[in-house]
Amino acid sequence: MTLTCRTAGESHGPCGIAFIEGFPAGLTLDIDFINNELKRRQGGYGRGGRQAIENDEVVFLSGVRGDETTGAPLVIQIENKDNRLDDSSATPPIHKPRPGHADLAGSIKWLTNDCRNTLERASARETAARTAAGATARCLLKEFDINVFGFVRGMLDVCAPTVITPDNWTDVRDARNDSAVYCPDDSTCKAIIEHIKMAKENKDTVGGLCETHVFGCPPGLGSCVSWQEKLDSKLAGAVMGIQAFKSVEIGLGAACGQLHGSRVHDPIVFDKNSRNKCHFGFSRPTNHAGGIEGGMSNGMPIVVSGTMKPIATLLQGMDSVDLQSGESARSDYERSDVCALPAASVVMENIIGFEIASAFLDSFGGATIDIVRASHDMFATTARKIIPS
Ligand code: EPS
Repeated sequence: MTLTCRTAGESHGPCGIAFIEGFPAGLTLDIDFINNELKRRQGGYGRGGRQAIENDEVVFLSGVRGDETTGAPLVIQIENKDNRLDDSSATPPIHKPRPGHADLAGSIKWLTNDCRNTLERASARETAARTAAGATARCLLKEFDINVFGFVRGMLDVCAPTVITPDNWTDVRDARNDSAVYCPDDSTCKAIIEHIKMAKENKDTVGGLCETHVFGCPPGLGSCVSWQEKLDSKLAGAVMGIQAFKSVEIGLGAACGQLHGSRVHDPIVFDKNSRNKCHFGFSRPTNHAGGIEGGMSNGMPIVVSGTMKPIATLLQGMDSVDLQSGESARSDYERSDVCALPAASVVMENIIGFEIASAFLDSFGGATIDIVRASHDMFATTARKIIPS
């Protein structure tokens, strides 16, 4: 069974829920790791007042006994302390849709002039549930030394020059963890903070660029056989499914269109002394493909970047229309963030972790973690036998 996740819950309802199917039995979950990812998602310079109210932590309602998975569906609950949806005075109707938010399209879709139901579900609060699901899936990846690392690359006119490799990423992670905006480069971090301060002063918002790297993926995850199974297609869909993301790129991404093939494709080198690495000795001096060729992982690090647009809730408002009167009006203001880019980098890291775990189980899945391990080990042993010695 393919590993899948669905979520439920409103921003100001009682809780967020993630429902995960296809997770093998017998894996001890690192609950502290999962909760720490939730804590990171709540953080980052630029957040609004909501995060001071919440203290996001997972409760496993199903599929876990002790800390060990049972093979049954996993149901994760994250409580909303700011639970006030049934009090209409605390969550009043919204009639002046915010440009850039789901408000207008949702109100027309559900045949109402009150945007409240739409915005409650469309809210990025939902990403708490998906982050928890992704962090849970990453507990499985860690068993196979597959690590996922995400950070903020840039904003407006600044872009961190940091080069990330399988050898330095843990140091870069330390630098990211010390940064108020989850950006490992000190001067870029300072410039981003200034941009956020300025946006706040101007009653404006700001987005930016996030990046995620996956280290240790065996070759062959995903498929070239069916487009639905292509790893890049799944990763791109998942990233575009994060609230406010407007673009996703893998490896060189859009820049491929400006270069000849000889400059784009990564030469293949074989070194039998590194046959024990995840790429079985077939490394590449460059990684323009971002670790994916033909819809499959190729053993190099997987590199995905995503662009988040500025949050749609502006303190200054924007030109809009009152859905009750049809007259022009400034858009409504709801408490929000000036910038949630650092949080989005955590969401992206974890949803990519989820998709990689899903593709991993498509290749090596089984009812229990021991069966998954045996299947993976047999693949690795056989692969080493068929490659040149
Ligand atoms: C968010 C919770 C929300 C928003 C934000 C993300 O809480 P509230 O609406 O109560 O302030 O801060 O959501 C949005 C930016 C959005 O457009 O919906 C969270 O927990 O991440």
